[in-house]
Amino acid sequence: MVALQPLSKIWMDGALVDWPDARVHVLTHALHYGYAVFEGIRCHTTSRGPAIFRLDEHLDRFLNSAKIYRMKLAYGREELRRACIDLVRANGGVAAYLRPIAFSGYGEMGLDPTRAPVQVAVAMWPWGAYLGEEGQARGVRSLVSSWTRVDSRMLPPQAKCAANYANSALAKMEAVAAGYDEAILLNSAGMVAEGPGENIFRVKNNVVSTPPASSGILRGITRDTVIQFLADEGLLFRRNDFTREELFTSDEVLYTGTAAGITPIREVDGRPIGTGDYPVTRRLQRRYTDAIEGRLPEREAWLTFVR
Ligand code: PPE
Repeated sequence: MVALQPLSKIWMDGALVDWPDARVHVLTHALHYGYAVFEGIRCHTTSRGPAIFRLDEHLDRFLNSAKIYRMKLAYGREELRRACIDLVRANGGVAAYLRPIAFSGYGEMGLDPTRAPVQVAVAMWPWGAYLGEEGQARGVRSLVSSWTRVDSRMLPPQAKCAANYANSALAKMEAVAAGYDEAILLNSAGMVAEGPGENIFRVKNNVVSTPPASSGILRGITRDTVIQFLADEGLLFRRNDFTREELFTSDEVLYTGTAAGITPIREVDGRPIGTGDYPVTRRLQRRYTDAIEGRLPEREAWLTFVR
């Protein structure tokens, strides 16, 4: 979790405003009904100044989430892109997490959100290792949740909608209350889906696999980054479903996500994973850090330099 450290500015409905002024009314529609779509993006410091990682892919997903929810934004792709860049500059170009969000605002109540005005904001704050520095380094302990991941007949997992995170929060709280660091959610077919805020990969006999999009997951941008790295590194890769017990018998299991980065899972439901050293995960972590910090020339197209 993160205790928010305020920065100077937040972009809200078309303008940069001072951090304390980015407020909403208690009758903001989205607060009651969860009708909000959002993104999570990171900006890192590189030798050529601050750089936002895969900004265009995040904006694509943001606009797709809005489309899935019939949400009409007053700002297009270019304006949102500009907003992110201006915001990073206004906050001094520090390494931080960016959170674009679009939500049904104040003015109407009741279940048809199309009657409420849509507000758009982009905030940013410094956010360290999501699952802790130690978790990132040594691996986290995970619990397979008794909660089932939402599926596309209930709430579309490919739209990054606030409502999905009520399901995530139930799983996360269950794991923490049982003494674990993080949860793993199964889908309604009983196969492994994802973490509450991360995708999941397993490594077995040097073959890396991750559940396909059809298993009811968010199509993670870090997931896609890792899939491309696997090809670069000549590692065998498959998109396939796997079961809970296949996690137990994996050589390595790992989470991927913008907030989480690449984090090894060292234990699932009390079973230690593999031998305790995670060579594939380590290779991926090194390559990822190089990419986000601008040390991978062949992947420089992923960076939006802000200076
Ligand atoms: N699945 C879910 C459910 C999810 O929320 C995320 C991101 C991912 C997979 C990985 O997606 P990507 O970031 O594109 O690789 N979770 C975001 C929110 C975390 C939060 O607690 O807030 C994130 O990592 O930004």
